[in-house]
Amino acid sequence: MITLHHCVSARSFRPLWMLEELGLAYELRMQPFPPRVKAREYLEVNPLGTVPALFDGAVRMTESAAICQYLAARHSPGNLDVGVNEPDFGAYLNFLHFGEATLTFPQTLVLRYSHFEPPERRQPQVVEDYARWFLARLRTLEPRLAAQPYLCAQRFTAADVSVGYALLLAQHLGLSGSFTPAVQAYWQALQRRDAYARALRAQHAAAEAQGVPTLPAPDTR
Ligand SMILES: N[C@@H](CCC(=O)N[C@@H](CS)C(=O)NCC(=O)O)C(=O)O
Repeated sequence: MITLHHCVSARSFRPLWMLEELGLAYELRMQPFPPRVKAREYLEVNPLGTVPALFDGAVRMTESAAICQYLAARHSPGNLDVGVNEPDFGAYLNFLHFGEATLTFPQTLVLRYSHFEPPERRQPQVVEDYARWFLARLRTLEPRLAAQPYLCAQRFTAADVSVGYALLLAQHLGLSGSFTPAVQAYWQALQRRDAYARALRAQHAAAEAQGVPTLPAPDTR
């Protein structure tokens, strides 16, 4: 059985969404955010203290985009995965990693300096600059999504989960009102997926059942 360590709305939502898309059995272990402060024992699971951490037999993984790639390749070849011989293999890998490496990075600065730092350490200029930087990085998606419903291979893939999570985080940060039209339409369509809705419900049900707060406490350095 696959075990996923997750904090509500954190990057570990990517693998959770994938597990629901794939219909796999899994155990969801909720952690308060940030685990390295609020659940010190989690450092034995992942010494970095970050989520996700996914265990599948002897496999242990802690990078959200890599986990999406792993689950797609192992459990859904030719569907949520894009094969090496398909023309969009390169585009698939590019968008899968673009979601985390290029989009989520500026968002974490917005999150930190608008929500997680104590009031005296908040940095409105950093928040404004990195919010603008994040939105500018969506520019590369607009023409593509104006021409096709998904990022690559003419079907929903793990790359859409990776980028879709960045759009979800943008919504939490109050930035989704600035999405350009095709990105906005894509984001609305992603939210209509049954597996996306199931993943949202699963994290809230598990948090409640395990007594984990659904909102991160402020000042969690
Ligand atoms: N590149 C990693 C980043 C993992 C990461 O930083 N996760 C955040 C949650 S969104 C975390 O656990 N932060 C808590 C901390 O840094 O202590 C991934 O994509 O999984």
